[in-house]
Amino acid sequence: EKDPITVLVTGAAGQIGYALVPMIARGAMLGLDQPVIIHMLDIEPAAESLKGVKMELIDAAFPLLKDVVATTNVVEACKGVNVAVMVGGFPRKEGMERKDVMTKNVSIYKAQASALEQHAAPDCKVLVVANPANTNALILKEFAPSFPAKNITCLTRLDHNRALGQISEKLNVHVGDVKNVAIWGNHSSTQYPDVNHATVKTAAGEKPVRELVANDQWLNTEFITTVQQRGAAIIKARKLSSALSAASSACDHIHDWVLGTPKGTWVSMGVYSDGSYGIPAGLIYSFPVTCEKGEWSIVQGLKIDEFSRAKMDATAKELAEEKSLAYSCLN
Ligand code: NAX
Repeated sequence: EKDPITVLVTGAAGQIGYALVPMIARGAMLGLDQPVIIHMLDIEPAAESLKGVKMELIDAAFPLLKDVVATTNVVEACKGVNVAVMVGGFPRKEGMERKDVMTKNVSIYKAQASALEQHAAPDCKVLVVANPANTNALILKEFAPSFPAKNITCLTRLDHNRALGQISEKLNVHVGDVKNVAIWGNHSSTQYPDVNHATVKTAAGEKPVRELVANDQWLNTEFITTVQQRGAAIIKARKLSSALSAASSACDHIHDWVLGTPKGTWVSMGVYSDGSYGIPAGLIYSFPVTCEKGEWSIVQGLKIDEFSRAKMDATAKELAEEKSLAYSCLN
């Protein structure tokens, strides 16, 4: 049997946490043959509820789950973790702007960065889910300087999966036959869901989505806004933000990062920009990436038309503004 991998979930008593921990314990994140130890962190007001989640994990008798720690102590939570999924934070509620929650989250991510740097495994892979996800990840990177920048990422896989879902619904094809959409930029309404390189597996081989949809008008307007606004649409319908889809996408993100993307397929991840595609270095920006042997690389050489360029730059601009706002919140 393999040695267990220790996974930290912060905000584990929250609604994404509640959906996520059983998925991890069932092997959806790290593989069906990979034992796991789950560390769950939340804050004092949620301590009782967190205990209840631990009781349920015990009651579910997951064969892969070797141990569970439920704690409100950041140091205990971070000790020896190999994968950290940062879901804890101050969530956006209906009608609330992302920017309102910046100050609270900046201070949380600064403190947790130090705890992770001091107590996690040095090669710990970090996924930030909590909003503003890209900027929280950037703060975490800045305050955990000994971590390789490559190990700090944020979740845009949910947006990527939403884009696959919309194409699949439109064409009435199975979502598993659609691939290589890309999410560029911020996990916010300025993100750019790009279908220019996406394809669908058909009986006659792989066909470009642009050819099959044959309705550029829909692809250039409604498709984009539907993906951008999907989070708000879920809040409107559920009176709660996305949870099961967020948890599932977080598993996909770590799964593909650790175990690799299938040949010829890319996924979207928020990663530290190296200047690819003219996106300023020093931002955590969502790019199409492939993963191999535990490392992601940005897909290179995609043709970017004028329409895409403008959208990619607009979301980069928003991230640069969020970055300065975050820095001003630090003082
Ligand atoms: P909940 O409010 O249900 O859960 C958040 C949990 O975090 C709570 O239990 C809270 O006590 C805990 N928490 C607060 N401060 C903490 C701290 N300092 N340390 C540890 N835990 C702390 O929110 P939920 O719906 O689970 O959403 C969690 C986060 O994910 C939110 O920030 C939300 O905006 C973000 N999302 C990000 C998505 C993405 O694709 N990147 C999509 C879904 C989601 O909206």
